[in-house]
Amino acid sequence: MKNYKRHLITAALPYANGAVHIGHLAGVYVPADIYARYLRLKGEDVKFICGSDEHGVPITIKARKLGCTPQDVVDKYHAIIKDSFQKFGISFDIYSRTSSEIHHKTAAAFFRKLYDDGKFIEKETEQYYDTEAGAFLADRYITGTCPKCGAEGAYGDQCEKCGSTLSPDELINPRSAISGSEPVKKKTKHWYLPLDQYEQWLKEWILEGHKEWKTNVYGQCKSWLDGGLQPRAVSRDLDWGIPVPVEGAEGKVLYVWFDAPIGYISNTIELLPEEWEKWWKSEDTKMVHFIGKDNIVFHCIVFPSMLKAYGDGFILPENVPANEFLNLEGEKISTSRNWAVWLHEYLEEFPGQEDVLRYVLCANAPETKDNDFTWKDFQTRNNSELVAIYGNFVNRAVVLTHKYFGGKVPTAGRLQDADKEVLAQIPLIKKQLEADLESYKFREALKEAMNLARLGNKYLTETEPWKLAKTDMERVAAILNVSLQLCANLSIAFAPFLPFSSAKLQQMLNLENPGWERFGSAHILEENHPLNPAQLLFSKVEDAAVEAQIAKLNATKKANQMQEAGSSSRQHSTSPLPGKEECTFDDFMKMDIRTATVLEAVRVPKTDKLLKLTIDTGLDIRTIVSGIAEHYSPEEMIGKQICILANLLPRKIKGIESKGMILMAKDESGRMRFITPAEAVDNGACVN
Ligand code: B3M
Ligand code: ZN
Repeated sequence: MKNYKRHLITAALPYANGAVHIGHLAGVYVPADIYARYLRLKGEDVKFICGSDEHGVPITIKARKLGCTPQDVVDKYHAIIKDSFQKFGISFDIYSRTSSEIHHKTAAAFFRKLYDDGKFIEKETEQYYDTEAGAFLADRYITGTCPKCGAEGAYGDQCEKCGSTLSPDELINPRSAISGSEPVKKKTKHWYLPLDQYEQWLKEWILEGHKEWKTNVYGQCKSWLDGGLQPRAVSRDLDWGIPVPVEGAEGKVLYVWFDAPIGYISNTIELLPEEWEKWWKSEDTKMVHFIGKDNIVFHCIVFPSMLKAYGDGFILPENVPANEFLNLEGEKISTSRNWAVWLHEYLEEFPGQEDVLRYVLCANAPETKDNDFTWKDFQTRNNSELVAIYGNFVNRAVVLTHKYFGGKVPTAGRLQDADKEVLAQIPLIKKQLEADLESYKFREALKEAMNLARLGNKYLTETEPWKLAKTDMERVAAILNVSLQLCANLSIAFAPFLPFSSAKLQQMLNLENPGWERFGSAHILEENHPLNPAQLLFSKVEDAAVEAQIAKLNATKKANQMQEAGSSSRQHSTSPLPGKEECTFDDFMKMDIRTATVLEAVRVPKTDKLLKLTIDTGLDIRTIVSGIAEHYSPEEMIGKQICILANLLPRKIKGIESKGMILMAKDESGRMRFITPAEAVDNGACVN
């Protein structure tokens, strides 16, 4: 294998249109961080690059939804995302953003060079246009029925239900997401990167040259390449993004998937303005992109073609270890349906337990297939692995050393076979762990680290030093020495995975930042080396905590069901009743609206529609005749708290004097429901 001088690690730039959740962490940021930390521990020269992706339609759609500007959206979510990553210990060397000036300049210059070098083709095509909104409809601004699975609400670029990649033309019954109107076709000009011209080169580079890539990645590339590549538009008609730096391109911006990967370059420039080129243009740099499976085509086919077109010595990724997706409690994680465990919420609800989530997400990472996160599994992995194995072993070793040897590492003396066997395992585990990490098998690597803890736990359980303490202190010393060496090894083995716990353990062992090279040794801690007091590495996750999380998800599910039921009933009715003329504040204040309770209710004889109600208004007991008999039976009204217009002029209806009016909500279909306070209040309370 080639010896590289430096490692450039990138992690997909998350869209700043929402917070980040466990799916992001499991799929991209935890594995990337483990890899970066491992290489740094080995003393390698590493730069770990990321930032927010702040352009594209998802941002503008969110802004429209929230009624604010796209800039407001990205400012808000960039701050939240950055903070979550930092608190989970994701050790980026830079976390910047694509709205930065340096990125705008870099991406525009990149486009301009390709344009000047004649690498694009210009094409005029017909695209969907919303005449009501006066705008071309890019990708996600068009929704319709998926031609592949028949789902409603598929986007112009993708169906979220079945995952198919789509083009707007394929959608059945297309609608504008801006106005809901039916879009028309209109001519527009765009620049295209002719991917077909790179097909042969890509085939050689990937299909011949990178057979070692993960099967899911290689397989996706192969199917794209076998299917034949088409020119891809790299500009869009949109008012948010990086303006196309060419005359006559007003109202056009770079396609977000053109500018976003250049973000890796601009963020490196921002970090290392003087020496960024050595990171991007030297064969001594090993570049690895960590991404989710939906980004494979952009990182393996589009971005490499862009770099190839640019020339000038840009390197290509050595590997793209993309992961599959993580589900949550058996369902697809969804930002719009709030079906997620949000990192900023976890941080508040499980303070100090960042490593627990890192552990669970790595142990259960969707490396080769989609995987499921469940809170029950979270609890089990914490309680029966972190607490019961790793934490328990460390605690016993450190506490016993304090108890029997005043907190100083005891003398190993003459070791027995059992001791030697345990120590001999450490370098073997190290070797396997390294092989796993270097082939991006992070779950397997974590298992190896846990095996080391298992080994220690078993060793203490079998040798039982607490029993020997009465008879053979020399033997106790040897066992605890071996155990403490194991603890020191564990603190290194786990450091890439559980950085906070390793720091805590190293503090307990009074061991300062040991490098990876010391992992494997049976002599990390000198005899007589003083330890610090024992602390618990992990604590139990109680049933109540897990039940609270499950209850929270159930509430989300209910809310979604109600919303979906509501929106489908909305779809069935036509439109709400027309609005009324404006009224002044004074007009409104003239109305004396109050709460009241229905004491009695009877049908008005010989009518279908009328009920005669006796009500307590808090001011008096009075009679109101109301046309609600088709909507409520008398029994349904008795005892109900309602709202009335109390100062309506009295009227005689069917010979009965009616004083006031009951407030009812009436929809376009004519269905009526009475209005009631959210909670019981005194009768006669004023409503305004
Ligand atoms: N923002 C898509 C995503 O978050 C996109 C990644 C860009 S990486 C250059 O899935
Ligand atoms: Zn579909």
